[in-house]
Amino acid sequence: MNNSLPAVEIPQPSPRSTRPEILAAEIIERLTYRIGKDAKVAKPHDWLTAAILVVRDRIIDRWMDSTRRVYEQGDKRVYYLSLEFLIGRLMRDAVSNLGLMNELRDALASLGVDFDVIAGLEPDAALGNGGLGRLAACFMESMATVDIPAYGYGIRYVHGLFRQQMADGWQVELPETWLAHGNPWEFERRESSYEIGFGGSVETIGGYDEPPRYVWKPAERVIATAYDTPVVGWRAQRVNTLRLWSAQPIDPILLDAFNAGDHIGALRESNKAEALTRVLYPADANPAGQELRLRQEYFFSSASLQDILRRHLQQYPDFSNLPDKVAIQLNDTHPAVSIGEMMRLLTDVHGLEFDEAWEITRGTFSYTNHTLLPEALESWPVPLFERLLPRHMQIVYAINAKILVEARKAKNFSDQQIRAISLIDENGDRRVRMGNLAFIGSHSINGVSALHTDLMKVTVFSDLHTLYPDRINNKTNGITPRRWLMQCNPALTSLIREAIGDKFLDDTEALHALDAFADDAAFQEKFAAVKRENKVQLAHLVGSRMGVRLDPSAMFDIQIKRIHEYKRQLLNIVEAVALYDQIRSHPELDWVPRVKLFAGKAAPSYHNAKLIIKLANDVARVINNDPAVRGLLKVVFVPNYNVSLAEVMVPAADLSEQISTAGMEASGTGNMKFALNGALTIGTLDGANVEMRDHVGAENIVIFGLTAEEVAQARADGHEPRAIIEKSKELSQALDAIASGVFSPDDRSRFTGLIDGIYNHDWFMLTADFDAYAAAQRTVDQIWTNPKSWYSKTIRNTARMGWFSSDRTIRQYASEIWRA
Ligand code: B1H
Repeated sequence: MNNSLPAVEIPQPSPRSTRPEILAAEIIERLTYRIGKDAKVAKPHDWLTAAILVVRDRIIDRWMDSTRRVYEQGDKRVYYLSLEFLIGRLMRDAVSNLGLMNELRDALASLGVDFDVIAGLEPDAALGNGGLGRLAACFMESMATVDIPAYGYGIRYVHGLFRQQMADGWQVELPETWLAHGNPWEFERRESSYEIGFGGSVETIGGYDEPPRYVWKPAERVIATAYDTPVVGWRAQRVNTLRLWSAQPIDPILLDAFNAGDHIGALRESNKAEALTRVLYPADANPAGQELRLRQEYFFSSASLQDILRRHLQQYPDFSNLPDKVAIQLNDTHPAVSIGEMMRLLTDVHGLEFDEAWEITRGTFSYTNHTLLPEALESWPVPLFERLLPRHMQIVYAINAKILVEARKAKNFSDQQIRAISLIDENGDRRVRMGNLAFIGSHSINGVSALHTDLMKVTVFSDLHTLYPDRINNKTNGITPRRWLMQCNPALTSLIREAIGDKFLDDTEALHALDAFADDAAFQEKFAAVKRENKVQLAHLVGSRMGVRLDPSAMFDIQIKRIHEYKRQLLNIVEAVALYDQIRSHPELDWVPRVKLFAGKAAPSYHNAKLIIKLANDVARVINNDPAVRGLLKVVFVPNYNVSLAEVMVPAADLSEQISTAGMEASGTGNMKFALNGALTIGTLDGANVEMRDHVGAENIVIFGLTAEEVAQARADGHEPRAIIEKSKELSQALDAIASGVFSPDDRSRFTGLIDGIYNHDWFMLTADFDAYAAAQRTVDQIWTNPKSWYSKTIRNTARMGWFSSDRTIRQYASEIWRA
């Protein structure tokens, strides 16, 4: 690339006006000349696209300016590699961060268009499964906000996470088509294209009197093309880039085959290449293990690293300063093959020696672990890895040899320890352990909550932690307060501004000032009114989508997240059944009216998770149709949970369910969103709940159940669910009702197997925690019946959750890991 200044003076574009009448005129201009529509016949989608194009123009100057600044100042760049970015809609985020909300609303209104209506048409960019992908999206926004020069790298899936429909209470998966109307936010960058190889063989050159050189001759090649989306930080001080790769064939059509009449065969290459980036794997916290998934991982890793190294060489003569100028964060092990790819690029392509390349690699990479679930730790069969990535297999062996020798020599490791830290799992079929590769190739390995990080040191990574005791560190997750307070809860935001001023908009810790209002009757009343209005809005949504009427004066008790046995939606449902039973037996008591809301997707191959969805719907049908509990208990499973639905449900929650088996939820981030928006949490001492209790105060959160240590102990001692069930009348009645078909008269044995699992092993400790959970729910009822106490606690939650901003998390990454 030619970086010299052009000989002619290039005029700068004039800065874009933000006056409503100019915005309106530009919207009409885009509608006419870019979309080719007359305003008289334009459809709502056309207005949306036109409005986005006008907003986008207001981003570009700052985007270019941000890029230029890094270059001129020689700043370190941060690269966040993630197979998932669960972004949701961008319109409200961009407009709000640009400070254009009122102006754009007025501009559209002057054209007879309602901002909220067209904003509601924008599809969710659902390029992620759950918390891990949403965290990546929050981090992108926070990195722009705290002025860190950062790029997100991922895959531009044509189909994001499947759309969930209910058919007779069962989950049905339908393809998601977020690109159907085009994507006006993105810029295709044809000039940023790279070749990515797969398979083939490795040629060794030389090796007698000089070190051998290796040349990988891939059997297949595809092109990775970049699509850039600007990410606007709060107040638009900085705009960063999310760069997503799309796979294209080298030869779009094989003309020889086509001319010979083989019209389908002519497209084979093209189809194969495009299949690579067609769809997101819908597995949350358990890896897919398919060849296509490994191809996706390598495809986006290689494209990203080639891009990073090219950018570095544009600015610096060689790679000796790479760790000073580049930080690469691996979002879980999904991009861990990057470590092998960096070594290959530095040695085979750029001619560095192995040891020097290794120093640079380790100085550049850091790795975030997001789960300890053994089934979730990625590993690839050696034969598959070797066939797809023969050169990387050699590099993995070379790294392994180096590390194992070091471990034996320096630390006197036993054979057992050596087996534990090896990059190759030799138990059973041989597999490449991506967690160990990510750990060994990084200078920093972090967990996502204090508890999770402590557990990392004594479980999966205990021997690697002994070998490298200063590498594991904690970075407790956070959420962006822009999307998860200011945009999703404008009424609460206004109320807080009225009370404590605007400082919290730039520093969420300033929310602490709200503490002074927690017992103020007038403020409590306003806080309650905001909550009620948010509940009315959710009731509208549920009414219009599902035809179910909700009473906004009932307690809205919400559990929304992926359906997973360890998250224990089943515990919640069983408690609902027990409560149902109690209300029927004791209609004379003063029951607190409750609506239990659930939402979440199950991995399509996860049998029990899908059965739990069906159970929630079966239980809902029976309870909601029983006049004996009318007005007291309702159960609703809201279909197709996604970011946009969360933005409606979170502000409407009175009670937040965070009830995973202790030790199993690495952090959770939904827990933070609810508490920030003034919900009370009922939860176990798991993940970030532990730190939430520390921040909001033990009296303002309802904690129950076994601790992580007690869970481990109970499992080691031989947990006996049957004995526990027999001692608890409520529990045994509820389980037996479900198992015997009370809620599934059309198929009485539908849930027998599910409940048998609880009787026989109960790995997730539902029985051990049931009584404590039920008692905690009655404590919640008690608090609810005293509104003064309820709002005093929930206001304190909002006041004290500021620390859980992802701005804080990102500042910690920046100072302690990236040194950026
Ligand atoms: C989390 C995943 C995950 N942990 C494998 N692990 C995946 C693992 O497609 N896959 O193969 C996808 C996702 N996701 C979540 O990360 C944790 O369960 C949450 O507790 C945590 O809050 C979140 C963000 O750190």
